[in-house]
Amino acid sequence: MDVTDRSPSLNGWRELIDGAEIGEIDEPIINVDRDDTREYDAIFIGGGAGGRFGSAYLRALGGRQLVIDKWPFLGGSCPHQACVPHHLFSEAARELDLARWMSGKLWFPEFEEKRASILEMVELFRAGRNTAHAFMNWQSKEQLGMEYILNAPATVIDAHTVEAAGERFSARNLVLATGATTRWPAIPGLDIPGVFDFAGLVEDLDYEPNRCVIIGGSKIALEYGSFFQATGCATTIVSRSPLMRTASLHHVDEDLRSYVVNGMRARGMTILEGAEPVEVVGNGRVTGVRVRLADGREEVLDTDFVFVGTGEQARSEPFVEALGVDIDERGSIVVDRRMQTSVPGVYAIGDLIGAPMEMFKARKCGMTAARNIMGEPYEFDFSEYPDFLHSTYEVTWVGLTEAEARERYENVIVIQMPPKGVEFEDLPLPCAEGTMIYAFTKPELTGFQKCVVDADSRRIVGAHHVGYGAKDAFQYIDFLIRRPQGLTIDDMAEMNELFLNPEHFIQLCRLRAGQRDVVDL
Ligand code: FAD
Ligand code: KPC
Repeated sequence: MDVTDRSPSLNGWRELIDGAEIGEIDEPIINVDRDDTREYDAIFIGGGAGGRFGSAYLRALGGRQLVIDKWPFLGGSCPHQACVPHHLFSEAARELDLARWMSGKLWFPEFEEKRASILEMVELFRAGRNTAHAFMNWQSKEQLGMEYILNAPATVIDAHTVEAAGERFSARNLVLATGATTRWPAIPGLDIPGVFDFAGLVEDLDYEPNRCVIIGGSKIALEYGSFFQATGCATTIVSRSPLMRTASLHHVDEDLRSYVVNGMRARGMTILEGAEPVEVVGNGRVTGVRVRLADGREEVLDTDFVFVGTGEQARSEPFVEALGVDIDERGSIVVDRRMQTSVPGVYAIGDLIGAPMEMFKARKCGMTAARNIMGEPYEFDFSEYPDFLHSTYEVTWVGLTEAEARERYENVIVIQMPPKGVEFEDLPLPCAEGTMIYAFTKPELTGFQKCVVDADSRRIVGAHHVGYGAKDAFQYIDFLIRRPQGLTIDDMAEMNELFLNPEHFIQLCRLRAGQRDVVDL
C-alpha cells in the first residue's frame, strides 16, 4: 500500500494500524519519495525511539533518510509493549495503593479485600495503544517529512544495502536500531501456558491471574510486581540479587533502597532474595515455580501466573551474521561515542547497544548517529544519567549515593527528609507522595528524599527521591550537576520553589546555604 501521495488523518492511520493488527492488511505500507533522486544518507533499520528520533534529526539537518519497521507503525516497543503500559500499570498501582491504605476512611469505600482486574487493565491498554501509534505515523510523515516503509521486516544485504518489501534500497550509511527482547533464563518450563514477559503480557493475557511469581529482580520485575500486588494478586519476587542491587542499576542509595523495598514488603509482597528459580511446573497450565531458597532448601511456590523480569538481550544476531559487527559479552553491539560500529559506515543505537536501556539514550543515540552522518562530529557519553523506577511510588535518583560520595570526598554532608534519626512514622514530611492525605493519616507513606553535598566545593553531587512528581525536576538536576561548574547549594538557595513541591531540595538547601561550613540537615 503506497501512502506517499496520501495524507491519512489520525483516524485514517488508526484504521490502517488496526487492520494490520488483525491481519486484514498484510502488505507493506510505503511512504517513499520516488521523485527525490538524492542518495539516502542513512537507512534506519527499526523505527522505535532511536530510529524515529535519528530519522527526524537527520531530516532536520537537511539529509535524506529511510526508516523501515516490521510493525505497521513508528515509535517501537515503548508505546506498544514497554514504557506506556508500564506507566499505565504503575499509575493504577498508585491509585490502588491509596484506595487500600484509605479503605473505609474519609470518603474512600471499603477496598482492602477487593481485587482489581489485571486483565481489564491489559485490555484497556490493548484497546487504546494504536491511537498513539497513529500519531507517530502521522507526525513522522506530515510534520517531520520522513520517508518510511512499515509492516515490513528489513534484511541487511551489505553495509550499504537493505532489502524490504521486495525491494533493495541503498544508502551511504546504515543505522541499526532493532532494540532488545527479553533475556529468557535457562530454566525448564518457561514454555508452559501462563508464563509471560512484558510483551507477552500485553499481547496474550486472556485470564485473570490469582497469584503471581516473578522470576528476576529487574526494574520491570519491581514495577510489574508492584502493580500485580496492588491489584490484590498476591505476588512473590524471586531474585538472585537483593532488589535494586542488580548490575543494571547504578547509584542506588541504601536509605532510598530500604525505604522502597520495605515499602513493597509492607504492602504484602513476598520478596525472596538470594533465591534461584529451578523450574516452572504445570499440568498444561502453570501451577507453580520450584525455587532454591537462600538457605539451600527447595520449595514449590503455587501460582497460576509467572512473569519473567530477568532483563533484556540486544537483537544483534542478524547484524553479526550479515556484517560481522563486533558485539560484547552480553551480545550488545559495540559502538564508539559517535555510535559507529566496528564496520565503517554502520552505526548502531538504542537498546541494541546495551545498557542503559532507556528512552533518553535511544533517542539521543539516534540524534548522535544523525549528526555524525551529516558531518557534525558529536559524541554522546551516557555513563552518567538520571534514573527512575516505580514501585507504588515514583523513585528517582541521580549522581552519587551517600556512600559513594564519602569514598570520593573528604567532607560530605546530607540534607534529607526525614532527617537522620527521625522515624518515618513520627514526621508528616516530606509530603512528597502527591497527596497530603498520607501526611495527615500515615506519615510513614509520604516519601523520602536525600541530597548529597560535597561540603568543600558546596556542590550537590547526588539527589535521591521517593515520592510522586519529582521525575521532571531530576531531568534538570541531572543536567545542572553534570555542568563543569556543577550545582551548588548557593545556586539552589537562589531558585524559586513552587511550594508545596514534591522535592524540598531548594528550600532545604537554602536553610543551610548561609553557613560558611555547611553541616547536615
Ligand atoms: P525499540 O523501541 O524496541 O525499537 C526497535 C524497533 O525495531 C521496533 O519497532 C521493531 O519492530 C523494529 N524491528 C526489529 N527487527 C526488525 C527488522 N528485522 N526489520 C525492521 N524492523 C525491525 N524507558 C524509559 O525511558 N522509561 C520507561 O518508563 C521505560 N519503561 C519500560 C518498560 C518496559 C516494560 C520495557 C521493556 C522497557 C522500558 N523502557 C523505558 C525502555 C525503552 O522502552 C527502550 O529503551 C526503548 O524503547 C528502546 O528504543 P529502541 O529504538 O532502541 O528500540
Ligand atoms: C507517549 C508517547 O510519546 C509515545 S511513545 C514515543 C515513541 S517515540 O516518540 O518514537 O520515542
